[in-house]
Amino acid sequence: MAYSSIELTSADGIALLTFNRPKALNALNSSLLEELSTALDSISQDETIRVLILTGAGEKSFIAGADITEIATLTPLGAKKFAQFGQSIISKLQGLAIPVIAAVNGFALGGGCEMALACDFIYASEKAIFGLPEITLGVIPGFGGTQRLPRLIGANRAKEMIFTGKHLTAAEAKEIGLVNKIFAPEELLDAAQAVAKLIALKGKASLCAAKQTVSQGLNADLATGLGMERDAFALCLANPDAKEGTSAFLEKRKPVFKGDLNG
Ligand code: CO8
Repeated sequence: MAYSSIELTSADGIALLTFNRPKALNALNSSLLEELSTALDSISQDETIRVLILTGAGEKSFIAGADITEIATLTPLGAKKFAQFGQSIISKLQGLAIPVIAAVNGFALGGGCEMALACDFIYASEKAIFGLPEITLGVIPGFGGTQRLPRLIGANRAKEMIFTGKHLTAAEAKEIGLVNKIFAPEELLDAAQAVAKLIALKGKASLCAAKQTVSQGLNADLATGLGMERDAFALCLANPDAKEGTSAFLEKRKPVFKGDLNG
């Protein structure tokens, strides 16, 4: 499918999705969100894809937020519908079975920060800027920021960001646990590709089981989470990748994982 506000490519089990409205700093309008939704469906149906990387086109921005020209025209009911629409697509992103890495190359503000929060981890350029500036516009985050940010960095730090709307540098974002690693701008995508390559060499079934167990366990009490882990561990043993991984270790060779989610 031909997209106009995003680009989607894939090679060697790694998909790269680029937000591509550089003139508006890749702001999220309805048509971009529609395209993202379609792209996420095609990624989840493609058995060959094991990792997804998200980044922004141009040198300045990952995503500078939801499109303010659209927000400015919304009625309260329209705002609720738009928030629901954005939330559903960002939840679809978070719910992808495969690991997702945000390669944040510049502004990740408002809906852009919320998009990155739905990824499994964030690599950032030294030039990246994070923030939830909605309060400055007289509104609040509406694409999941009030919920995902405190779960990731704690309520006190999240509230400081949300109440002040302040921009954080990449270093500040790393200090509070929002960002895993920081790279020079020209090295960011290579670094994301390198870690994606490392992940893509692993078995798809165990990758997806690991992601699902960590993500769902965070919303459960410890005993329930441990139960989820036992079940997922047992299910891994039903996949040929477990045989391959353990045999490869005992035979002192590198494993070659060929199993898919069906075994
Ligand atoms: N929406 C629409 N256009 C934008 C956006 C945006 N979020 N951000 C930047 N642009 C446009 C600018 O209007 C400008 O367009 P033009 O050239 O036609 O004037 C172009 O991108 C370049 O931007 P600037 O000239 O402003 O570039 P600067 O380098 O001077 O500044 C900033 C960059 C700091 C990123 C600045 O553009 C900015 O502050 N942008 C807005 C950031 C923001 O407030 N984001 C949050 C938006 S609200 C949100 O995300 C809510 C999500 C939940 C919605 C729930 C539904 C109701």
